[in-house]
Amino acid sequence: MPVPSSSSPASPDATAAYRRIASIASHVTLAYGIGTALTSSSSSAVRDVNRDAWAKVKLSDEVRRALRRGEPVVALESTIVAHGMPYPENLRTALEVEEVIRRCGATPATVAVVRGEPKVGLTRDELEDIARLGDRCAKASRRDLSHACGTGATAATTVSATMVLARAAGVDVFVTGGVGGVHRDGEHTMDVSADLIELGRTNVAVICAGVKSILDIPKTLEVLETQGATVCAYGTDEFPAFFTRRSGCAAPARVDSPEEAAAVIKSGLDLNLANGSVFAVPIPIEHEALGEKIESATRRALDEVEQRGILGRDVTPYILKRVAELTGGESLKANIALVKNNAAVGARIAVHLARLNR
Ligand code: PSU
Ligand code: MN
Repeated sequence: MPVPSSSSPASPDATAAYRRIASIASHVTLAYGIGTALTSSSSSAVRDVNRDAWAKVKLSDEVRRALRRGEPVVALESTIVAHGMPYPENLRTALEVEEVIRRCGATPATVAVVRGEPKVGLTRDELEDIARLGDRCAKASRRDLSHACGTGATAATTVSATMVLARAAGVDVFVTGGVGGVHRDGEHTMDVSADLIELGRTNVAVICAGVKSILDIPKTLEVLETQGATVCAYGTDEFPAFFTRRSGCAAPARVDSPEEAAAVIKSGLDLNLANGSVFAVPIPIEHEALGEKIESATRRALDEVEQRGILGRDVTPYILKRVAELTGGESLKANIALVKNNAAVGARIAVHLARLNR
């Protein structure tokens, strides 16, 4: 089975912390199925297990117990908390999302690096620290994991880093708001989110509301195809665009129920595929009107970016801030609504997947 390019062994003089995370990152594609491997045996496939990675990621007691018993677990990212929403709405939303997942019968596992420790499942205090830190907290993609762990930093994990740690822990399903993508003009700037590359190399199912229209959605779908990531729209033929149900882009595939999504995920695991999957759930219809208002604010903000010559890493923060201003905070409300909706769908998918794995 293919091992990612980061698999070169840690040098003898590397710090213990560096070795710890290098081991996790390099064995991540070997780790899936570990939850079931430690509990019940899955009849249909022999899955490789990496016990080092399992041992090095710090699981909360609740998450460890659920995985041991083969119960459904849903990973959550922390960048959306630290960098995606202001305090205190971010903390309230993070706790509410965890509650939605519990009510739907699964165990939430929020992922972050806490003082150098890669954690799957945060305590309420750890979550609150990250929510309060906000953008004073580092934003860690796969690239940043070894540095954050090696230097004892506290870092919020993006979709890519959350996938790495979820896989190492044996968590198959991950819920978030939106994934990163190819930025407009990305063919020149090379600004392509690490999330897309991760989706090609780490087998975790990401339940989201598609990608924001501040990105180039057709090019994002092209890169996902090149990476071999499974992409399904949920209950629709069209790939959704975060604040709106429609993007004008046909989704490569469609599923219509949690059972169907779980069966797709199970097939990918049984086939030992390295790649992950995206299940793109459109924003609930009752928040769509809001969505169109946000779309027009986005178009205006993009025009302003061009007129003012704003470039590179300053583009996204500018647009997000302007959209929030132009909609009088309504973009935040829609964002919270769609994340909770994704949490309910993702938890139901995880429940069905746990049944299939029994
Ligand atoms: N898209 C959103 N909200 C977010 C993000 C993306 O609608 O909070 C975050 C996620 O953590 C995602 C990251 O993984 O931004 C992508 O960042 P970049 O474009 O720098 O790869
Ligand atoms: Mn980027």
